Amino acid sequence: MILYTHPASPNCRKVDAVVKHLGLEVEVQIVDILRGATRTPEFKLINPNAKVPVLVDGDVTLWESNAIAAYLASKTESGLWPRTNARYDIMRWQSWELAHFYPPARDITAERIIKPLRGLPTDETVCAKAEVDFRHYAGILDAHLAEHRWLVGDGLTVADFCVAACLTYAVPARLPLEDAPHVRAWLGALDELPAWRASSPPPM
Ligand SMILES: N[C@@H](CCC(=O)N[C@@H](CS)C(=O)NCC(=O)O)C(=O)O
Repeated sequence: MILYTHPASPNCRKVDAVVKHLGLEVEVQIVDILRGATRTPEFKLINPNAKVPVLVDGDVTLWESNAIAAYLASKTESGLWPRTNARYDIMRWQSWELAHFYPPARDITAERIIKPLRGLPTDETVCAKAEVDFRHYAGILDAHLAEHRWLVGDGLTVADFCVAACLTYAVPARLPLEDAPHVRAWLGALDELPAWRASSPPPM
């Protein structure tokens, strides 16, 4: 299996965490997203969206991090992607992440982390607008985690990796989590997992 990825990408982190947690063997190809390496004609043959991660496994070429995380987790009998109806609950959280939680987290992270790296000024009006949505959805996550240790069922699943990846830059991007104590506790529990810690991006 070949995994096209980048160590600083929250979406790639979801997949990397599954690979490390399950000890899967993949050949890692780092794609230099900061220099536009996803936009070449060759790369667009494997992902026309020009994004990482992408997994190539024989005849299967898969893009979209949530699908790749589930695909890789299904390679073993681990509880990360259980063979029960819990899968639909996992998909619910993955969909919620993509549609609602990731966009404001991404916008704030882009303004406060990515733009300064590129020598561009942060627009705090963009952050203030995104923070309204972020707080709203963080509240929904917090209420769920007040009642549950993990997002789905009694154990870790890919849902935890897929939702928590949005919060990879929570501290440096100052994502507003002060009213979300259960989210902070859940992130602390994830940080106890060697695979999750090892999937953390290197300091920039
Ligand atoms: N929905 C996609 C998003 C992938 C994505 O946005 N990847 C970013 C890195 S986090 C990327 O490749 N950016 C490079 C670019 O846009 O040129 C997924 O979950 O895989």
